[in-house]
Amino acid sequence: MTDPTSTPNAADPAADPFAGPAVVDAVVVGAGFAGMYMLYRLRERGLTAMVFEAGTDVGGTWYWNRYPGARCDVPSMEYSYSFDPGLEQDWEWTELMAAQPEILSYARHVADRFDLRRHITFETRVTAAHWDDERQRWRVRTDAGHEVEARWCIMATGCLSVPNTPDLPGLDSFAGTLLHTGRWPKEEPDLTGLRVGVVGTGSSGVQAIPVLAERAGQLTVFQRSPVYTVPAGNKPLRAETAAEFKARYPEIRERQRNSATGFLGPLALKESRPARAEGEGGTGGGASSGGGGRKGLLDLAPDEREAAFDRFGPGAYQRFRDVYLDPEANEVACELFRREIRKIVHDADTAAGLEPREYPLACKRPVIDTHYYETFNRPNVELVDLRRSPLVEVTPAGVRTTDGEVALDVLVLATGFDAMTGALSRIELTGRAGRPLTDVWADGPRTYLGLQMEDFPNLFMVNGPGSPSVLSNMIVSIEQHVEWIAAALDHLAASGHTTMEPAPEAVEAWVAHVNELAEGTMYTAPSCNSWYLGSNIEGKARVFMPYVGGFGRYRQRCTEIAEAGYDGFVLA
Ligand code: FAD
Ligand code: N01
Repeated sequence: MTDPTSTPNAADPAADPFAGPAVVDAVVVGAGFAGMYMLYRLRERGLTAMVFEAGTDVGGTWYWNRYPGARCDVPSMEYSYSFDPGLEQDWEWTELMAAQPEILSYARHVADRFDLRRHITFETRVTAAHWDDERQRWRVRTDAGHEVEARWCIMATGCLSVPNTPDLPGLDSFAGTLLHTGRWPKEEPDLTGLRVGVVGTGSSGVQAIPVLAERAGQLTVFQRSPVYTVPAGNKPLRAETAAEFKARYPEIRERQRNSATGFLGPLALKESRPARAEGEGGTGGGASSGGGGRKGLLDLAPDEREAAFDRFGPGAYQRFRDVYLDPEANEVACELFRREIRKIVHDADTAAGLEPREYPLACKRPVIDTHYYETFNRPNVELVDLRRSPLVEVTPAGVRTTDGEVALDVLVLATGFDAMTGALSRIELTGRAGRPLTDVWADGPRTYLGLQMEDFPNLFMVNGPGSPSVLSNMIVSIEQHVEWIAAALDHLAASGHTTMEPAPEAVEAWVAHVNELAEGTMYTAPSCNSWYLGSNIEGKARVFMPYVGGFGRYRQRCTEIAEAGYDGFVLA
């Protein structure tokens, strides 16, 4: 198919951002895996497209999160694009779960291979997007002065792209080096011999802490909530494993697409069998309905439960479905989990400090690690349990808790993200009649399928709230959304429609469905505070944002809706 954007295009605002509104078919915001693939599919259709990306290169998450230890927690043979068989066959992963530099190289390779950079404007942030009712188009503005008019606006802005910097008293006064895992500098800081502090023990902190401990002179971990983390079991990828994957990719990809989590883990190379919506997805990745096993933990005698944890370690809880649903089973699993921590960590006080007690297992996103608990046996690592001695302030020289001041040269914030809604709510985004998104979402995000919002015609989200997104292998869910959007655009073109938006009742029903599915799971337990619920950000509505019904089931629903003539959407 020809690519009209490769011909001289009057609508190239990058050439002269101040030349007045330029016109393209589609604006895409973000050049992570979602924005890159969306661009590919738009160009394939002969549509003109402009992508704006705040960073200086492609990769999104893997461009920004360069902290030591950053890597994916889904096997890379599965956490990779499936849309191009040549790409799948050519790319060589070196580890089971690749580290950030390798994933970023992969993203760059994709950009080069498909010549994507030509239509991406880097170092440019979209600041506003307004729907113009009269012209039936989006008017998009950037911080570099571009003004672009587009029929379609596709938000590929990422679920975890806005770092959360907590409002710690005195933070601005810190005289040392302040770092955030989500904005790690391109030039790796030399930490040799330095006193380093880390605030935050979620996935980022848990990955960074063991590596920082090896590099720093002294490492102090300021922990507010202990984490439940299980060994990642990462290892070099064997050539035979990669070859078998490549030989069986079509079948494996199909099973991924029909699985609950979008990945198969250790099951990937097992004999093919009828795909089922539940139970696939191995290690930490983001169990949607969770718990592959059929037997409950409470079905076992106490010595059998202990034996399971002895055999499989702290991750044993993942084998029992009732742990995800029944508070009693969950607490039994928590106690066995704590016992595992006590086995690994030598100092009893430190072990007690690392034991989670305030919230259930499977309430937050699963975390996997490489030697996390073992790191606290190192002589240069100290745990400060902020439950016992709360953080009072950051001082020019370090961090003061109620127990005293810890002197630091470097302070690392591993404090997460304003997840799922953060990137969109930072854009001045208005729909019909100038309706601001911030009003529409004041009580939590409202979408139909996580793809569109009422009163925001022709605006699509990739992995928007209300879709499986962060509970799945996100490259699989990105591909599904991008392909669904591309097919919708084809349908609109073929049927002579120029706008598409969800009916209010479809949004209402979908929001209710998403909430209903999450009710009664550990995700929404009263003691659970997670970024899934928005509770890490002050003032954010407490609403469970992702769709928990399983990726395969969700995908099936999206397909049925499209086949029924885009049921629930208004095409005009
Ligand atoms: P992103 O990669 O976040 O890209 C969005 C891009 O949009 C960013 O580059 C951002 O700069 C840009 N942007 C946002 N707003 C604007 C604006 N207004 N103007 C211009 N540009 C803008 N998922 C998994 O499935 N498996 C994993 O193992 C896994 N590991 C992860 C590890 C880390 C450290 C993190 C933070 C996330 C991880 N994730 C993982 C989730 C990860 O975010 C997704 O897998 C995937 O990379 C998301 O791609 P994306 O393109 O949707 O968003
Ligand atoms: O962020 P988090 P993250 N004072 O929100 C603490 C993906 N990811 O960047 O729990 C003290 O999970 C906070 O404490 P608490 C993955 O989806 C994947 O680690 O609020 N502490 C918590 O300990 C993941 O879930 C990988 O009490 C404060 C931590 O900071 C998501 O990104 C790797 C604080 C934040 O944890 C986010 O993970 C990395 C304060 N004021 C990321 N504010 C993989 O392995 C916050 N905290 C694939």
